[in-house]
Amino acid sequence: MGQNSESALANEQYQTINDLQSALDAYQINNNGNYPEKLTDLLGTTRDWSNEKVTNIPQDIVTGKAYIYQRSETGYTLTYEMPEDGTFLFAGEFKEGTNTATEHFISEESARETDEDEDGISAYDEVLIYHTSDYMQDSDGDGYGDKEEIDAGYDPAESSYDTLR
Ligand SMILES: [Ca+2]
Ligand SMILES: [Ca+2]
Repeated sequence: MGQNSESALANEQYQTINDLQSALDAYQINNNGNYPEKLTDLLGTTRDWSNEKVTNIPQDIVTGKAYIYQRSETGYTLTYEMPEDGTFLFAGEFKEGTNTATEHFISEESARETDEDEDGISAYDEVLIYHTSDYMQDSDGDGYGDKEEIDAGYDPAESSYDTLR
């Protein structure tokens, strides 16, 4: 397969996962914070950003098989494949091969390796552990970098009480 068709595949996979994520999001908002047990439960769900209802559950664009979806205690995981060489369009957003979408990330695998603001803390840790931004080295804007605050035992997401010396 040539690079063009692979990036077309990657692009379609991206759009499809994105759509499923917003449908999952809309579903849990309408169902007391609970995600569906299976993807087919999404049928009839109206996405927040449009008035369109979900009328069919797509299959994995790359493998042609059903997406692997699982509800978990903390949300959900949605596993899908990205084609070789198809990910260059989305540098830093996906990995080649198996990726896992969650309520926080379109690819958890990629988020673990991404450090957009180059402060030494991965996007994954910034969001799930520190509640900071991977686009700002000083997320709470108090003049001290996230990494610096974490290393010194301060909360990088809360500027009110912390003072570094
Ligand atoms: Ca970072
Ligand atoms: Ca700070």
